[in-house]
Amino acid sequence: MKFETQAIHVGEEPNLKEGGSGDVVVPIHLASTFARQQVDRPTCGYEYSRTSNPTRAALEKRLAALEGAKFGLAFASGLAAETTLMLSTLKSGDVVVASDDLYGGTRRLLDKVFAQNYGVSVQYVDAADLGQVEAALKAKPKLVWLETPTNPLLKIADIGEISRLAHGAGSPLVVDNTFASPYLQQPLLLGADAVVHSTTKFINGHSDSVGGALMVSDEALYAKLKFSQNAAGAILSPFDSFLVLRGLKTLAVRMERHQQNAMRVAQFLSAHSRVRKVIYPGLPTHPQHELAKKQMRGFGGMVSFEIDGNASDAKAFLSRLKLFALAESLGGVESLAEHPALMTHACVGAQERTRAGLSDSLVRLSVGIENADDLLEDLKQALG
Ligand code: P1T
Repeated sequence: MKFETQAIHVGEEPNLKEGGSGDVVVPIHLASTFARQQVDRPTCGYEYSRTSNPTRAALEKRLAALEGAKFGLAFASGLAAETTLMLSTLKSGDVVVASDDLYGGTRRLLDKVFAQNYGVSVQYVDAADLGQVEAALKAKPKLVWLETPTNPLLKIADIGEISRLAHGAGSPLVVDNTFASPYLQQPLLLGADAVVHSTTKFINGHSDSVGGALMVSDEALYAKLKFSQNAAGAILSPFDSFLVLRGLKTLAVRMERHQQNAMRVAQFLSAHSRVRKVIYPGLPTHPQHELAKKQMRGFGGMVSFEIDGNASDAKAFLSRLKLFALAESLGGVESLAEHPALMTHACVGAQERTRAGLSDSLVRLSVGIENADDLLEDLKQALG
């Protein structure tokens, strides 16, 4: 089955057996617990909804299929998924090698929770530079953690090459695939060992659910993650599971429109006199444009740019936007704009931001699926 078909059908096959009702949409199973006829025989394998729930199970099956994984797990947020993966794989004294440009909350989790409280050390590298990755691997990290494209600088890392290098050092590779979505990039098929998602973003696509996911194919790793999902309990609710199942049905068509619009926005900004620099993997000027072409099916819906001015100019621009909402988050059908240094990445700290190349004049756009002419009109009036 092709991606678009899987996104609609996997996990929601109607039950046409005797006693089944044939729903074409999986019901929202709200039950916290499931009755059984005998102590040692749970009905259809379900015991208690934290451990497993039929609506969440349908979503987990679909998420796995879309990433080309054997197993999927759904969580209460992207960070809950990340926490569960880190809890399952790290112990005191371990090293993590991570991209220097990561979602601020992921850096906060690594630095302020796992490093500060649990004795894990984190080494940040520019993962677009394979030499830096190779040097850091000498520390034999217990995890190599990538975002590609990164948040918010949209740097692209070579998943195939880094997985080869990481495996050579005995380290598993984790890829946060939130910005690309599985429609544009399938890291497990390029060699990664685990994929992380904030399903809050493109996967759900409608800015009405916070959730996260892990996808893996290794059975032993899955058993650890499944154990921790139940033991720590940060599961996705049945209602959110339904919303994400529904959102996923249009992922392919949404991503096509997101990236068409993003390209129009990137080209418009590139030609504007008040804009210093535009970052979009689809522009030939992007330093990893060729790698993005090779590794991804398209260039995605995120565009970052530096306004020709300082932080107050960026703030003034953002406050003048009418159609783009000034808000954190991304990947919904509606366009959003934000100031990473003061919003999503404020917790990273000024020095670290400067080191990673994240300036105070940077603006990040999540380009929605509205009519592109309306989006350009809004950018034009705000820049003007
Ligand atoms: O917000 P949550 O569902 O917990 O997801 C965290 C997360 C993980 N990974 C990436 C790449 C992310 O971008 C995020 C969340 N990001 C934002 C809220 C943001 O505006 O960038």
